[in-house]
Order: sequence, then C-alpha cells, then structure tokens
Amino acid sequence: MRIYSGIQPTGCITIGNYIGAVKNWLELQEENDCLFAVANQHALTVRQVPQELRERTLSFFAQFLACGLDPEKSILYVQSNVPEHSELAWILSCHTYIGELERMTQFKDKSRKNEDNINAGLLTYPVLMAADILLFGSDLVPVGKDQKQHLELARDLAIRFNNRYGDTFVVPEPYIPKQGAKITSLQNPTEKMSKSDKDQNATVSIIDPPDVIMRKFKRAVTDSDNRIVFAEEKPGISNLLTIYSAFTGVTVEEAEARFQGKGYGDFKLAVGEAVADALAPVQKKYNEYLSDKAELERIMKEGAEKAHRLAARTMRKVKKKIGFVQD
Ligand code: ATP
Ligand code: LTN
Repeated sequence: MRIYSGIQPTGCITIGNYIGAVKNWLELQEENDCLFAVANQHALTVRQVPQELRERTLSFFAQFLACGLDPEKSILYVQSNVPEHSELAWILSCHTYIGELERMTQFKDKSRKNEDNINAGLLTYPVLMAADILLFGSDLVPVGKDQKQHLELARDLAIRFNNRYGDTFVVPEPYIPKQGAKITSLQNPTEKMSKSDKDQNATVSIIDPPDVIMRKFKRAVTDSDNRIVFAEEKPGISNLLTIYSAFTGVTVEEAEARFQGKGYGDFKLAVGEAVADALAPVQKKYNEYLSDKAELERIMKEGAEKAHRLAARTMRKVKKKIGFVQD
C-alpha cells in the first residue's frame, strides 16, 4: 500500500505527535511504500522567523531519522522542495467550496488563537493537505484524531475530481490509532497536547533532556483521589497511563495492575523514567545527525528527487484531464 503523512515544523515534535503519528509510521514503513514529509509550507499559516523555520526544518528532518524513519525504506523529504504540492493545491482549491473550509474545526480554533493573522492560508490549509496526499496516490494516511476532518475533505475532493474528469485519484483512508490518537496536555488534561502550546510544562518534546522530562511529569496535573485507573472522569491519570503504555509496550491494564496501591508521586516518576529511557537512544542519534549537516542535506535532496518524480507523473495526468495544454 502507498502510505503518506507529514508533520508541520512548528514548535518541537511532542510525545503526542510521536504516539499519535510517528510511532505508527515506523511500523508501516516495514511493509509498505511510504512517504513522510516535513510540511514546511503548512507552517507558514502562522508567522515564522525565516532563520528559525530553516533550522527547525532541518531539526525535524533529523528527528525523523533519529526516530528510525529510514531513507532506504521510505521517501523522506521537505514539502517545499517538491513544487507539485502548490501546483496541485491551486487546482484543487478551484474545486473546493468556501463553506467546506469554513466548517473546519482547526480553522475555527486557529482563527481564535491568531486573531491578528487570519490569513487565507489558514483557511485553505486543508486543500494543500489534500494535494499532499492525492499527489502520491496514497491509500492510507496515518494521523492523530485531530486530522480526521481534513482527511474527509481529501476524500471528498478525490471523489469530486474523479466524478467530473474520470478516474484520476486514489480515495485515501485515514489510519487513526485505537490508543493514543489524542494525547492530552500535561497541564490541561482535557485538551490536546499541541506542539505550539505556549506553556512549556504542557508538552514533552522528544528531544527534551531527561531532567526536563522528569520535571514535567512530576508537575503533571491529575486529580485528588489516589487511584491509578483508566477512566473518563480521570483524564490526567488516563493520559499518563496511555503514555506509559506507548513507551513501555505494556498494556494499560497491565500498567494499572503494576501501580495498584501506589501513590500518584511514584506513578508520575515511573512514567517520566519510562519516557526518558525510551527517548535516550533517539536523542543520541538526533545529535549525531544534526552534527553532519552535509549528510542530512544529501538525504533530504535524494528524498525530494524521488518524491518529485512520482508527483510529476500525477501532475501530467491531472493537467491533461482538466484541459491545460501540455508543456
Ligand atoms: P500545532 O500545535 O502546531 O497545530 P500539532 O501538535 O497539532 O501542531 P501537527 O504537525 O499538526 O502537530 O501534527 C502532526 C501529527 O501528529 C498529526 O498526524 C497529528 O494528528 C498528530 N498529533 C498531533 N497532536 C497529537 C496528540 N496530542 N495526540 C495524538 N496525535 C497527535
Ligand atoms: N496537517 C497535518 C500535517 C500534514 C499532513 C499532510 C498529514 C501536512 N500534510 C498530509 C497527513 C497527510 C497536521 O497534522 N497538522
């Protein structure tokens, strides 16, 4: 199967992104034909400092590799290095109704949070995301729950285009994990952990040093009864159990049994340790990749060339269907 996904280089990759998305990518790349992108064009929907965006893009790419995404198995690249993304996005935007975009929960959320910068890109962002996916004939898109609505638009656009011009695009399916599809903030456990959250204690980055990880888990907001069980009315503890399970491989039930009778303090320390231990080898590799920029850029370029070849093939087909003269 053809698999596609991406992460925008804003903030830093959190354990939410890791559990909800990247961890599944690692499994999928073993048996499928995968493309994973640093979606830097998407990041422009919020204001960026150019030098920081450049550095963050390199850092995200190094984090992809450090997590175990393998350029021998998957195509890893940076979105802006493949011009077909914007080319297809324009064509798809002329087939998207404004009402469809105004309905998007993320658009409404982000407009509220960026009142001084509600730019057109914030509205049309899901069209660019649909272009990313449809360019490569993707069958499956592994994402967290927050992206489900955007994926439905990608499906609708593929179907609409196919109906109007004849079979062109594969209609993609979302792939949302059963557990960990919405890791929540450590400070506000009913809200999504979001990598652009301004509260440093709310998120844990995959490159946070071990002492920082421990401190953040110690401060995690929980509730006042002292039972370590997974339950709707205990969002903080349930979130910590999900994180513990994702990083140790034990099930949530096993984790509950393991901590029965223990206090919250001990439990939070154990979660922090499990996360810090699991991330130690990732962080070591991250520093190695980051210290060899030439190699990083070589891998990036190779990925972009492969992605471009596939994308150009789709664009030739699309242009012909809609009546653009051939160049
Ligand atoms: P931002 O705060 O800048 O909007 P984000 O944290 O939502 O960023 P994205 O780049 O939008 O991160 O998402 C990358 C991938 O991680 C997507 O597949 C998304 O669904 C997934 N993801 C993001 N946050 C979480 C979370 N809290 N739990 C599970 N999956 C998540
Ligand atoms: N919009 C996504 C990131 C993203 C993506 C994609 C995910 C950009 N292009 C294509 C899946 C497929 C987000 O998580 N904010």
